[in-house]
Amino acid sequence: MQLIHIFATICLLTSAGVTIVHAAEPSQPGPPVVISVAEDGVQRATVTLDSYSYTPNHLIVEVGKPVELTLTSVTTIIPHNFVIKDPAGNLSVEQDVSAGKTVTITFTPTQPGIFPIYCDKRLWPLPSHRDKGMEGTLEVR
Ligand SMILES: [Cu+2]
Repeated sequence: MQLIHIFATICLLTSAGVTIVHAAEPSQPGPPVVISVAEDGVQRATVTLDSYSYTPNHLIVEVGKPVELTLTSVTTIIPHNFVIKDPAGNLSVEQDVSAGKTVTITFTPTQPGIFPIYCDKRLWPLPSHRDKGMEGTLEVR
């Protein structure tokens, strides 16, 4: 119990310090990026994760073809993730990206639509990263 308390305190302190470094700069809706289909049929792109943004944050892909995203975190402390949850169940992506790490994910959208991308990390009682502007859009055509 005491360990948990200490951990929570450290997290709060850490977060407070980093929040000061990263003055609030919520991500603006970026220009849509059409991901091109490579010769092997895979749609590849790199997304940069920062506190608190995805760049680019509006991805356009074709339905029925695999999407391979390289998620690169440029943060030094704060962990993020990359979540796409379609309530209808057609698409479900959830990938943690630790500070400074790069992770590659692959998924194939089976239905056209507009799906929100977001980071659901949160250090209670602070607002979630999504609330701080860490969100985007996956547009499947
Ligand atoms: Cu985050």
